[in-house]
Amino acid sequence: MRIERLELALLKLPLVHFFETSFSRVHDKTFILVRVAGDGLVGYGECVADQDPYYSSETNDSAWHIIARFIAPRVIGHEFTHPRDLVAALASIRGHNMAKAAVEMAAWDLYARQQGLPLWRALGGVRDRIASGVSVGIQDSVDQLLAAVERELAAGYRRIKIKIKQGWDVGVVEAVRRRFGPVSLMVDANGAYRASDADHLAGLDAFALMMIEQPLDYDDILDHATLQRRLRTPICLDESIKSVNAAREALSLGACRIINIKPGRMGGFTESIRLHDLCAASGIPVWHGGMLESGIGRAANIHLSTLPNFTLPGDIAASKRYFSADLIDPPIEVASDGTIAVPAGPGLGVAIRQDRIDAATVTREVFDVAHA
Ligand code: OSB
Ligand code: MG
Repeated sequence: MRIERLELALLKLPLVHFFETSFSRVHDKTFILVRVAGDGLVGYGECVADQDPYYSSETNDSAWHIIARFIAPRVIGHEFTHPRDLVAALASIRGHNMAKAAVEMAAWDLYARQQGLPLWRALGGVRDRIASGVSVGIQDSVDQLLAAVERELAAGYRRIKIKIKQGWDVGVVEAVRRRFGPVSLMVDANGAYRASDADHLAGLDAFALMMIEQPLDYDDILDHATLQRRLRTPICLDESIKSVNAAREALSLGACRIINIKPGRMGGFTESIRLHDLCAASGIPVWHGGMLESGIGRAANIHLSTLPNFTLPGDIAASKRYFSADLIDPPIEVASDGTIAVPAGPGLGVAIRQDRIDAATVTREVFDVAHA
């Protein structure tokens, strides 16, 4: 495959409801959409970097800079036999996984379309429906949270994740359990706690949570290992796992019992598959995380979730939870049994609404062979 042209667009979409984590509250989703073209076909990759360096050190501006200045010249006009070959082509660029992933995932979409295969087949998936869970952000009141959880359970979602932070944790979980009983429930702290909060976090053990996601700092694998020995609740790492090497370290230290896979955080599908395989070989279940993606990035997540060791419901929910008009038609929908059908056409298998992309676009830049 040969990528002749790469386009970047910065898009801004309003969220139907604000989304609050321990690190910020956002009202819109602003992200880079990558489109690659070659041999008469196109492929799309959604970059999961944000406006601010709060979830990770990358931002839209840093990703744009790295793609324009370092990734595009290494990709455009080069011959690749397989999208996994982009990993080696980009290996001299340290970090910037979200920037790399956006281009690598676009190359996978292009490759799958060239092969006439749905992306999940190209990735090595084994199922045509995936189990869906929801991530419920921090609300202004416990009553509002309970109303949100009630709505999501009624919609059929297979597990509920609640965002927590200091002052919005044990009491909130207790309220949810009291109201809804033994539903599949987990929490995500996005690194809000310190090692010295271990006794407080052990208070969550009373609520039979499926897991606690990323309780401690994003780069702190060692203290997660200590905390995991103290907790009955399994720890799941998200922010800490930006490479297969980090996962090897976490697993060998016992820092977690579950891993969340986000291809943007890992630098693309190829590295995500390596992580998936490592976890499978180590008896560690994985699930697919979410970054409030548009339907384009969400479709990519659905395809990756078809690999065999994705045995827990992912943070991949219906389009309408996020956007009133998604960038794909039809939008992603969740059946009453809490599953999502994997798009069946070639590549991502979703129809792109170019009119909605155009309406949401703030800036664009095109790179082609002449620029490489
Ligand atoms: O930690 O999983 C996270 C959203 C933005 C940044 C980080 C996270 C999240 C979510 C939302 O939890 C998942 C979704 O896309 O619904
Ligand atoms: Mg998380």
